[in-house]
Amino acid sequence: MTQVTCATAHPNIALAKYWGKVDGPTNLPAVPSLSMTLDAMSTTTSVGFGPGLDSDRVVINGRSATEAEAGRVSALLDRVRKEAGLRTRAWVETANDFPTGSGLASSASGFAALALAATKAAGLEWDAARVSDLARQASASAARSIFGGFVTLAAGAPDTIFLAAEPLEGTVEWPVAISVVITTYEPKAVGSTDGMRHTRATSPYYAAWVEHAETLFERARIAVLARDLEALGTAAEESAFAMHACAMAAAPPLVYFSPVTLSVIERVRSMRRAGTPAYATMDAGPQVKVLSSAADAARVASILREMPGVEKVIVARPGPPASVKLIRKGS
Ligand code: 2P0
Repeated sequence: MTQVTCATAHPNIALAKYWGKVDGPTNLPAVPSLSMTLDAMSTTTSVGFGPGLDSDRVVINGRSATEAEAGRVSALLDRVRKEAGLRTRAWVETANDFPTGSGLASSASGFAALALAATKAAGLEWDAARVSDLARQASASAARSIFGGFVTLAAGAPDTIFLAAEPLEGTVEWPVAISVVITTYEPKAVGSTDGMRHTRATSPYYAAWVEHAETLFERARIAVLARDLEALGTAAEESAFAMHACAMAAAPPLVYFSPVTLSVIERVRSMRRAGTPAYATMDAGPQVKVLSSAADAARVASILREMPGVEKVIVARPGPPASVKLIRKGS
């Protein structure tokens, strides 16, 4: 075994959503996105390249990876092996401290932690932008989890060969919070990659979404820089609903909302009418994420926790970048 490297990355929630890809050699988003990295949740991944393995061995949350999961991990490791001139297979062990695969951004923190751990384990001295570009090729949202605070990822073009996320400077200190409202622990029915492909191929609203996403992104970016919670929350809700409207118009329709999703959204709106600035956003699953000030978050979370059908609420603040936790030199 060469060295084993352990890295940690945090999931992120997009406030200006990415949904849809452009044609190109790698995984390129069709729209720009803006996210907040979450401090309260994390993925920890260890990687070691070493002789004696005939294939990559991947363990996720204590069980062997499925063929599809292992294939995505090996595709990233193949890129690392090519850059580092390595031929050896790797041992990979990864664990989330939150539910996997139900619209909780596990691929974002998962591939961010994997990209960082694998490049370090292979002896590559890459800067964060290069690691972000590698993570993006596995899962576009993972590019954003390399950085902390509020993070942007530009849209790609068919001839783009390098695309990394970028942090918005100084935003880790903004006292806002996202309450992650878990409404089910079931895995989602249609994964993001397939959902995006289907939406692009069949939704009559896809072109309008791609065009409008640019404006929503710019509004969200300016709002973060101005520390304007109301402007950010308003843009974030519009982005989430525009993305879901586009997906719902696909044929057959792609509906990620459950009845509990809708009742949580309505409760957030009623809190807002009563004077608490809180805003809802939803990804490719039935969970709801609620943006508020840090001062209001505990109260918002306790109200939502009492709702029928809500399993759990996790309150997160802007979190740190992905980091290497441990390097153990092998023999
Ligand atoms: C986002 N989502 O911006 C959007 C909003 C879900 C809804 O990025 O195909 O796992 O691996 O690049 O990044 C989830 O999709 O998709 C996602 P791939 P990814 O956070």
